[in-house]
Amino acid sequence: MFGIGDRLSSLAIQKKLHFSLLDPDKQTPKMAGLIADEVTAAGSSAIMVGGSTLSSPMQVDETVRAIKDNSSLPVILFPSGARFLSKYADAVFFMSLLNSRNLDYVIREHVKGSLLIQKFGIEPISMGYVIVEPGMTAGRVGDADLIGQNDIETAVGYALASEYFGMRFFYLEAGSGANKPVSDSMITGVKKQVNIPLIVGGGIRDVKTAKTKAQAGADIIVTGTALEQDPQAFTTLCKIIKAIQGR
Ligand code: 1GP
Repeated sequence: MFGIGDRLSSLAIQKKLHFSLLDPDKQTPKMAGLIADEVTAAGSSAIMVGGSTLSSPMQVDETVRAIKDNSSLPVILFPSGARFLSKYADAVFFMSLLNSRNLDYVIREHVKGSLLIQKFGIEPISMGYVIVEPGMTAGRVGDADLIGQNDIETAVGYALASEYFGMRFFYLEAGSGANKPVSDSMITGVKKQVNIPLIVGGGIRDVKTAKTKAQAGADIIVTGTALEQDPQAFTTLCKIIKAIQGR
């Protein structure tokens, strides 16, 4: 069956994509619905829902429902653990935090979550996920053995390992709110040697940075913070998507 993962990976071959990340901890479900409407109009290709500091599974459910009520985009969970899976989502990034020292984030949460994913009938999209310096909250909570900003060889190794495991996507994460996003040279190094779509996020808040990261080789740019509580957010997002797609 041709699923959301198939559709997004074939789309990513044709053009650069943008995914919006909404953290249920950062706004009310109602506000998440309003933002979802805007990111859809701006041309984002999917809405990811997740965060490292979530405490309430109900908040995830309500946020996903509000987004679904306001957007036709696929809603993909970006979970920090099995308890934050929502049956209202379309899909879930079945992501292993490959450079975590804590096996919960590498495989144990997945053992619990897989049963729920099957029960809920949401689509799992496998993804290798690594956290690069500075890593921010995701790095701390995920107990990541952070990849150094200049350690391109290690980043390429993780990306190739993801591809060889059969994972569909590879995500280079600098951490939400990072003052320094993943470097252009790391993005280019990974892109040159790996065939699965490359997702890059963390600290990308302006048009110039987004464009540079796309030109360096990112297939999909994720922004989270840039969508929050800023009256200019919609205009900025429209410009980011135009810039990465070279329109
Ligand atoms: C975090 O990469 C994402 O998982 C988004 O980061 O909030 O800095 O855009 P920002």
